[in-house]
Amino acid sequence: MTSMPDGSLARLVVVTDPATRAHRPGAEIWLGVRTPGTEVPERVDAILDVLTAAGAQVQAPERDPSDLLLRIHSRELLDWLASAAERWEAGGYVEAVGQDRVVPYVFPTAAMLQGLPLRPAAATHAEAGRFCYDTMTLVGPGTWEAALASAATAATAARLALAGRPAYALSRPPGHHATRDGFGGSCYLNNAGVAATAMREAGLERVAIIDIDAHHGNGTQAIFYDRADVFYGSVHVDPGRGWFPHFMGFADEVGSGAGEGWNRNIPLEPGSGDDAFLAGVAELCAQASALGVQALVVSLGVDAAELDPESPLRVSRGGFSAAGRLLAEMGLPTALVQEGGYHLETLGLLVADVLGGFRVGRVARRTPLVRAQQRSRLCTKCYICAHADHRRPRPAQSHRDSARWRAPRRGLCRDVAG
Ligand code: SP5
Ligand code: ZN
Repeated sequence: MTSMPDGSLARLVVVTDPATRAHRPGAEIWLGVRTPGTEVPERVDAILDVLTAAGAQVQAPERDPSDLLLRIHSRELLDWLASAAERWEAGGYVEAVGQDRVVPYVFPTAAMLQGLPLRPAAATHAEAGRFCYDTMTLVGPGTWEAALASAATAATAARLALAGRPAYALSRPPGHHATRDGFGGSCYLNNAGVAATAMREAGLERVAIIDIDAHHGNGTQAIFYDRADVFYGSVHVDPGRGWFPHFMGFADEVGSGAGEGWNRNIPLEPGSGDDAFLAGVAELCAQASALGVQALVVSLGVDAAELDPESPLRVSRGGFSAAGRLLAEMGLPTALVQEGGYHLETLGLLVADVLGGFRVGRVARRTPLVRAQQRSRLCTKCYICAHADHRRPRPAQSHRDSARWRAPRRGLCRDVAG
């Protein structure tokens, strides 16, 4: 089931740009210690090698993401990211300090500001902490070029998806930890947010971002938290059990104001495998469908894999393939955007497993029998199973116009529990 025969991804478009390799962070400063870091340019080749061997078509980005970036990020962040490496070099930090990458050292947190407004700092090394919220996400000479190219792959994948071609953006560096005016977690620009914004700008009223990366996409969540047009749903290792991003990604974060019910977090116990992961993915798909979304962005991280060094989840190759099928069964125009995944030996295979599963799901959906089953697949008790007693004829319709609808708070029904 999980082997990847030649040509199995033949209809898939992979959007990739050599410039995504230009970001060479060189290290991560973790707990004050310089470590090699796992978000390396070799990830691009690890993925591309497998996808091209499986017959995927490769194309360059063809959509400038600048206007989309301004919709989801502050101009201050974009200007700073675009010029930080140059100013670091001009500031003499390379010779005087011996540090060739931009690294923050002081963070103007709420605990420091105590209610005073955040001002720009005069020193370049202090200004870094105004935007970067951790010590692991270094900026160097090629970082902006790569981040921009990465966002362009996502914008292009969204355009292709809306034109009827499911597309995969080989976006690197990843994006889902980047907020409106901050960055961290190896992310600089929010690529999934760019793709979702491209879909909204193209005229779709409601879109979903489903995030299967092992970590909670706190940046994507924050960007869309109060909005009732972009659903964000994530399945990830429980931050409450000590995992990045530590401070958000909890189940009670359901969106605010008009966006209530448009955010969904499904935290998993460390050590969780296929069953919990897939139940989570299915639940996210069902909630997005119930909200009547018209297109889908997948934040496709594969660091939930058993061998990945950055997460304690234990999802198998078959699990990733099944996740791809579930996502395809939503039957929506879909852009898949790369996020994390750090085990270089299996990274490409894992991505190909999701994409191969997605392809299988698309083909299955075209048969009338499966379509008929899907029309009745939602259950009012748990939003996952197709139990007849729980069936509701048109859940998407019934929720779509209801401003009062909230995320289901109950657990799984008896048909899928345990
Ligand atoms: C996009 C994405 O997956 N970002 C993940 C960021 C989480 N990084 C947390 C890093 C914690 C330190 N890692 C040390 C690994 C040693 N095994
Ligand atoms: Zn991750």
